[in-house]
Amino acid sequence: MNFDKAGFKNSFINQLQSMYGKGLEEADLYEQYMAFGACVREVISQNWIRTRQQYRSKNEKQVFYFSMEFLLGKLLDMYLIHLGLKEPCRQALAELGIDLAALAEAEPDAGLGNGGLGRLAACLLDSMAAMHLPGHGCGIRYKYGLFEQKIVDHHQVELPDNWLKNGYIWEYRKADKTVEVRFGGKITQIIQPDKWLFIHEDYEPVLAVPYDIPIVGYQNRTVNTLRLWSAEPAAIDFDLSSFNRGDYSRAVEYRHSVERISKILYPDDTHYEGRLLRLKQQYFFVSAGLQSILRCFKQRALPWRTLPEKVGVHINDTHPALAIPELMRLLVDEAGLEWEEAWNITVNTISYTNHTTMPEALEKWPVDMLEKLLPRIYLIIQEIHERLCRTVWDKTQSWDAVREISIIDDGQVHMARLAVVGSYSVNGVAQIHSEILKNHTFAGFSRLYPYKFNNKTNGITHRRWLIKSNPALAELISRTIDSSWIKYPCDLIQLVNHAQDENLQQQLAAIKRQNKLKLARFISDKYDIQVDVDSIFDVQVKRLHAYKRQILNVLHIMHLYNKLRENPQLDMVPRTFIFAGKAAPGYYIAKQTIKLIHVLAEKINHDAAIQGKLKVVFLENYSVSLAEMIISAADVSEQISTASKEASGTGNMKFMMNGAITIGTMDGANIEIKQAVGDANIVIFGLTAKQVFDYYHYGGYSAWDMYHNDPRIKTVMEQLVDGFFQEEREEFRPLYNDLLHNNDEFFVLKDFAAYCDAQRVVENKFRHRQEWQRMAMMNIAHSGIFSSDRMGSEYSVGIWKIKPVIITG
Ligand code: GPQ
Repeated sequence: MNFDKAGFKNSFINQLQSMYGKGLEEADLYEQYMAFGACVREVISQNWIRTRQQYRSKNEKQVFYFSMEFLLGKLLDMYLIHLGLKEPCRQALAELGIDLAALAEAEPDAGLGNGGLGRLAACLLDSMAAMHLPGHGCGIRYKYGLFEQKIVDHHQVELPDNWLKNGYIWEYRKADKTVEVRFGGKITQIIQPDKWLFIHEDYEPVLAVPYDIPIVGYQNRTVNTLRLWSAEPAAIDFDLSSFNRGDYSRAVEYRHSVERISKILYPDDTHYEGRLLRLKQQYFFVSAGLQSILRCFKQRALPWRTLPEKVGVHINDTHPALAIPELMRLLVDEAGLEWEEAWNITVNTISYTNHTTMPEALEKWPVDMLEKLLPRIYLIIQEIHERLCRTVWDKTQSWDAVREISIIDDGQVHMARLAVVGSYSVNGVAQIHSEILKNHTFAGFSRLYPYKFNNKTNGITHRRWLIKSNPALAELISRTIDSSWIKYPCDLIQLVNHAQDENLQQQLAAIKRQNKLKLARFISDKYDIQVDVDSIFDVQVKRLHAYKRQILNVLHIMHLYNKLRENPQLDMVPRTFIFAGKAAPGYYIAKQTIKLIHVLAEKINHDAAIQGKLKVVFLENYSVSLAEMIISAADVSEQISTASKEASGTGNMKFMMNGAITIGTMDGANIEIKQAVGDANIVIFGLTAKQVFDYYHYGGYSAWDMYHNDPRIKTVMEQLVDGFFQEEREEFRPLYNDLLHNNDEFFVLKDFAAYCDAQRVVENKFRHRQEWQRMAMMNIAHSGIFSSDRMGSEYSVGIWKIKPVIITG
């Protein structure tokens, strides 16, 4: 793109003047950022309009990715990289005395997601735009994103994330595209000679107002759309009628209840909560999204049966599964189709990704709640359920078989079952996970519909997780193998030919050292903890969860510390253990784990006897931006979930792409990472999924046996409760009980010895610096298949059948 520097500087100054009435010197950093953002918006808008026009005229199929979460992070830098304007803008701003990096920092992180699932949605959108694929996002414009985490006296405290408070420069309110969503009320069925009519009355109307965010493709003119819906009170006359009846408080209550719908993101990750408000959120954005898609489809005057040829609706886990009955409602009640035809269209339009097999995360809604909030939707679910049960009964004559697939069971609606029945494709997010879905979670369904089940291993966008977050490494790679890998990340494999190159190894080491220095400075400034950049940066950053086993990491650190106290002269490579991650506010054990990490850090970091060989750091408020800094500085990537529990993991991929070595279990995508890099370039330990299943199934595991037979375990376990930490002696009793009295559901103690051994292997590998750099290079070289470009094209070819649309301009 041609860049007119003088023109750019001019329009920047003009924006500052018109937005804030201020000159350059008067404007603060945030105002400068907003004005600069406004300039970037202008550039984006042109291609955005073009993209929409050409999608319309080419008439190709488009996909809409429905997700409760989109964890975008900061966008300015990504936009500039994608527009090819980063360097010219940096220079132009520098001439005005402005530091682009500081401006970019001023942007709030769009934290509209909890973790992996929301970030995956963001990576996928990025890849679709990069590959000219007509794919858009549909979600909720939460007023408050995921809570801000503060640590006060070693405790997690949650603060609201008021990310929109100063205005968000990347969103476009599209008031003219508003639709109405209806809750509650009653359904009257009118039986006419040839069909049934369902009349919905006394419902509560809610306006869904879309805010669009542009998703800019990598140097290719494509600009797709992320449409986020905001809830607003409807129709003034509804309001007024209440006022007229003198019912002022009812009118105010109505406004509040509407505004609540898009107010907060639920902060639970893989722990579902059967709250009415959550159900409202789900129906709200699903109904709004489908209405706007169908409105657009109707304008094309095509027959309804062609909908699946033009539109794909993908549901990101079951949170948007009400799309199935809602699409049925729109086709049957609003468009007047027969049930069978509508069902065909619906099933062929919707596809579903499952992200977990953990029972406590599988969504179930109480029948009463659903029926009351969404009476017509409930009737439709009942009909789907009855037809399905009949089919299975006719096939099997077995009540067990019927029970296994029942959508409505035990007074609850099983959303995953609804999602499987109502979609043409069901995929897991890593090979092992997809196998578990087929053979365990959805065994009954996979006999019924074997053709629906498939795997799409997750991926991450190398544009954010390498080019943006580790620019020095990206440049080194391009100098070494040229820059084709940016377009074709699998070209990174060429690095294999250079893995032995000592000079390159040294450069790689130097870049890692710089990134570690930056992180060390951040840690020093923020926490006044001095860490040794020549130590191993051993990192576990992710949501706090028992199955992710941060506690295993902690127990190992305690064990190392015990060894060092016994023998301060112990020959060990110094280590810095870095943690970050949020605990769901109501998840007591996770919060206690955060506390334990802090207490342990305090003790270790202040113990002069161990001569700084061990440091423990917890970085608060983990976010996309923090992840970018931490991951590029990591030597070791901790991926230590109990085998079978982590559907895929995506952090594991980000680390390998940045040259960290994985210590991990045979779980999720770790298995595929191991296949890719080879056994010599990863450190694997612990139980396999099969062993875990066998223990659950046949029993035979005793945590107390581990305790009694391994003195290391006994020591660290007792230290949790014997006052070793000078905390309240009983403080960590619940953690202790979880592991011993509740028999250690996640096999922490069972895997402890193997984990210690694996950590020794890691240490020994690190001692051989050259060998370590070679391993790092091999990890980077094999990370191309974990780019979300590969994932996006697999979804496009294997599930959606969509083709690239090249935008011309
Ligand atoms: N995941 Cl069900 C979430 O982040 N949130 C959720 O609610 C569910 C799953 C994760 C999952 O735990 C990871 O293993 C995956 O890598 C990630 O989704 C993306 O598929």
